[in-house]
Amino acid sequence: MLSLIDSSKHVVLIAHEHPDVDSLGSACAFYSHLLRSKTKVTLFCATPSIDQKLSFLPWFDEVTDKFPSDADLAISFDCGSYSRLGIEYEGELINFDHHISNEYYGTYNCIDTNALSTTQVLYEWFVAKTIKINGKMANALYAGLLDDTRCFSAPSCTNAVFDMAHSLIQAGANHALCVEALFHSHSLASFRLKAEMLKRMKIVHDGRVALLEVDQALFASSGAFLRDCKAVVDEVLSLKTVQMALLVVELKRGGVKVSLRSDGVINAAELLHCYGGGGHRIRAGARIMDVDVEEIVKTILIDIQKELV
Ligand SMILES: [Mn+2]
Repeated sequence: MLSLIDSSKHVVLIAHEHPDVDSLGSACAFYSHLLRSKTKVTLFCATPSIDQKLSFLPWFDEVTDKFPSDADLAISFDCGSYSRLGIEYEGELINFDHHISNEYYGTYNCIDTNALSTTQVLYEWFVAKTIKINGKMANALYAGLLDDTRCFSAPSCTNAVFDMAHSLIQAGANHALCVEALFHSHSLASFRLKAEMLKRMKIVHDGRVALLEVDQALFASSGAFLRDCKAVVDEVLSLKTVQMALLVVELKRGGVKVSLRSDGVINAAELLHCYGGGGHRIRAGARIMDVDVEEIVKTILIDIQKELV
């Protein structure tokens, strides 16, 4: 894999569509690394306007949505499936990820489903290859870890995670900057959306499941975005009796986006597998086209009930 990277003339680093910090942070860290030895490296994301919240990441302004035609190697980060790349690319591909549902679509696949973030997979790869992590890389890797563990609140945070955080801070990661950008920079629109979502929330199956439904009218009245809904479904899982939180968002062009959160007892990724979804045990998602919202909510709630014992 190293020799493939060394011999390539134009490497393209791919963050998934509508990237989160883990995906784009991984790509930015690798970009920083490759810039030390290569002249032609491209930071690519198929989404033309990326959430400005991520602008604290190094090289954010270098990200382009134009895929270079002379690329001879692509490296994807945090993309569980080939379709997440958002482009058609036939050449050599290295796939760095931590999703249980990863489809191993690369020429080389660097997957660790026990890692809490793709930046953790990447960090361990850098350490194993004795590649020096500079300050920019450290900050990007740290940001991905911080976001995917929701500020280290994930119960699965292990010694390895805190050791990684410690080394990255020593290497120049800025904890205060990352926390400020990721957790303390909410928009008023997201607060308005959250208030309405919580008002409409339904608690079902003896208080063990929370259901949040968002339609297009709510986006229009609040001015908020899909990503703002996800923060609410994450938070709802912290309700004392709630084991699973289900978010169903009506999409503009038809169909729904489903996000499922689990306290870990039920495997969310497995539950959404039959709907073409994927993710992790505790967080999973699916895009389901051509369905009636009411029907799909009913069906998924029945699926969840079957798993609750
Ligand atoms: Mn991730």
